[in-house]
Amino acid sequence: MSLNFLTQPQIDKFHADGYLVIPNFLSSEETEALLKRSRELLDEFDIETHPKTKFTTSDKDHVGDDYFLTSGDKIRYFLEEDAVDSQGKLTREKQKSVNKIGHALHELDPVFHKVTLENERLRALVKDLKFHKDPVALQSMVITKQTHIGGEVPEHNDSTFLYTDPPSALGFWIALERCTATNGALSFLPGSHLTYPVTKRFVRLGENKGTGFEHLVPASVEEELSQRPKGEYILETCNPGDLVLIHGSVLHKSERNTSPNTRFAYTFHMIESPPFAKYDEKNWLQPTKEMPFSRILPREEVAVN
Ligand SMILES: O=C(O)CCC(=O)C(=O)O
Repeated sequence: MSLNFLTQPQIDKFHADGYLVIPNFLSSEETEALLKRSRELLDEFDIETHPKTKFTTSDKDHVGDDYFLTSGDKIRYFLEEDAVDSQGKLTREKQKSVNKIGHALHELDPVFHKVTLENERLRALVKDLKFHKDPVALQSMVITKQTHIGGEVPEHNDSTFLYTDPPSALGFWIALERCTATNGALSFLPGSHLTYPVTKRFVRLGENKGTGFEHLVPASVEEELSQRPKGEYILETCNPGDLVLIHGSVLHKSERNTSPNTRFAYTFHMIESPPFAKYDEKNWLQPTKEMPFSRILPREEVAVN
């Protein structure tokens, strides 16, 4: 079948490296609209009613509070760790304290809905890549990486957090501002999706018990993997409007923003849907009757083989 958006070398590179940078995926008007809307959301955010929750993906921090766990069908605000003092007071303006906004921007906000669920170029890309047969979008976020305090995102792969059987997460990460070595551009371990298995998954622990990690391989395997020489991370600086496609198993991370420039990015994830993959009830994010995960392709375009 002929390709409509990607080239075969791009598809091959994605499969070899586990990620692919697509320059100028969004026009400057589309990118500006997302950035403007992100800033408006930060202005609209009511800090007075906020539980001052903090978000981190590191193993030791507990993120299982209700505000996080019930954010799958809402637009909520998660604060930078260093933006809140020991008394729970903000150390800077609210607009400069938010780490990310999530997780249903693509469903609830018309500006984000347009680029995610009403985007012909995105559908053409999805059909060319054939990563999924019947993809659905399940979450979206604006990650702000605030000046000077924008927290590091430690090495991880996305299937740990968005688990399906078999694993099928695919990240779409769009730079809304220039991403550099000092403001926390993403870096990747190319090919790690082929050599590092998904070793654990992030799960709900049950009623009022928050979240934790469930191990998928014996401790001896995790130990062996942690001792293995890792290879070299590649820093991917990029420009506003560039898209980075991220395979759910590829290892990636971003450093703390030590610069005076923010690094806003819009990201959303797709997974495969039944009967091609099973979504697990232990995942932190659960669809609701009112807001099921949205299909990307119309039914008649779902690949059957
Ligand atoms: O934007 C970042 O700094 C991290 C994003 C990331 O790791 C992800 O979307 O999986």
